[in-house]
Amino acid sequence: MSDNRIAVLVPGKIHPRVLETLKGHFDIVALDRSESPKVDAETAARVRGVAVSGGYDAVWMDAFPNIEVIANFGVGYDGIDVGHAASKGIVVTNTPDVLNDEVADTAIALLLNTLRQFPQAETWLREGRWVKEGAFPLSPFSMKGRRVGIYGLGRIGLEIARRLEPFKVKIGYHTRSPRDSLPYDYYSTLKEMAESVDTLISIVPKTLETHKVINAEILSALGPQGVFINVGRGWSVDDDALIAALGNGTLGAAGLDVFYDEPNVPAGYLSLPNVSLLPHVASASVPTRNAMADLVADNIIAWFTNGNVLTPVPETPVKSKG
Ligand code: NAP
Ligand code: 8YV
Repeated sequence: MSDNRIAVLVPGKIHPRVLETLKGHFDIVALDRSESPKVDAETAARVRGVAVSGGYDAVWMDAFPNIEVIANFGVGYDGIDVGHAASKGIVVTNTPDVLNDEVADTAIALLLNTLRQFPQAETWLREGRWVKEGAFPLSPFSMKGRRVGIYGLGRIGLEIARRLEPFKVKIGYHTRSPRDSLPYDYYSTLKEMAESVDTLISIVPKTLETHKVINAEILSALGPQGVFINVGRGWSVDDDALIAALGNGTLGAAGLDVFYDEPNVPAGYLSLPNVSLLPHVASASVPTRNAMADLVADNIIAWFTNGNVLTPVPETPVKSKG
């Protein structure tokens, strides 16, 4: 480790491309994330930046007194204590926009898989059941004629809406503030939207306001022909209510890419035939993860080169280093 290079902390695992790029500019302090930070005071004092995937709390911020910037791998930064970062004047960055297309594509794929049961149909073929038993059963649901409500019409939600247009479905959305000049129906509450649509796609962040809001009442409003798709955060779903609704026919089907306590998936989902499950892969292609990795590294490099960052989160001030 050289004394005149800035040190950047990488707690736990991160995309290898982040490390490769950062190594060309900084000394890397790689630490195990399992417990509290174990580092000597001299090294701790040298750390001025952090590149992290998965979370960074107040204890870890306080253990390194000279942190100026924390770059998160992911657009959702719910794992970072941004309030604490803001109180210490630390800038937090995330990876917006570079993953919009991939996540929106996944939302559409998951919706089609859920409606048309394509994963089950492929399993039918692979298990030789087409030969032995004949055609795969007709899917109970179709995309045709659906009324789709998008919960969250931000960067990704808007890309989902645009991809839905050629399917000739009716499109509406719920956010706290309506967006200008869009050809989609706005609903001022999630409940009002759930009562008006038969397909709900959730792409909201994990916040205090979005905790378990997809509950029994919302699922019942979608109805027996209703379908729920989640590519936002598992935090937004009351799993007990969803498992019950799928099991007793209150809701028709669901497609889930995200879960409350990843990588643990409630056993109730695994035994249901009318739920399509993915292991949080919406952004997980090589090109998109490379773009996210580059943005993590570029934010840290920009901060220590120009005194600015490319993609700060709204909660943390971008102080110019002058
Ligand atoms: P974004 O541009 O910030 O959009 C968030 C949207 O949610 C906005 O339209 C916002 O509108 C709405 N919203 C926030 N709080 C709300 C509330 N309480 N009630 C109703 N609407 C609310 O974020 P994004 O880039 O689209 O990403 C959204 C989230 O998707 C991320 O935070 C992450 O959790 C998740 N995500 C998942 C994956 C995956 O792999 N499955 C990948 C990327 C992202 P208002 O502010 O007007 O309410
Ligand atoms: C990633 C995500 O899977 O960007 C997000 O918010 O949920 C996904 O793109 C995750 O952040 C990286 O592990």
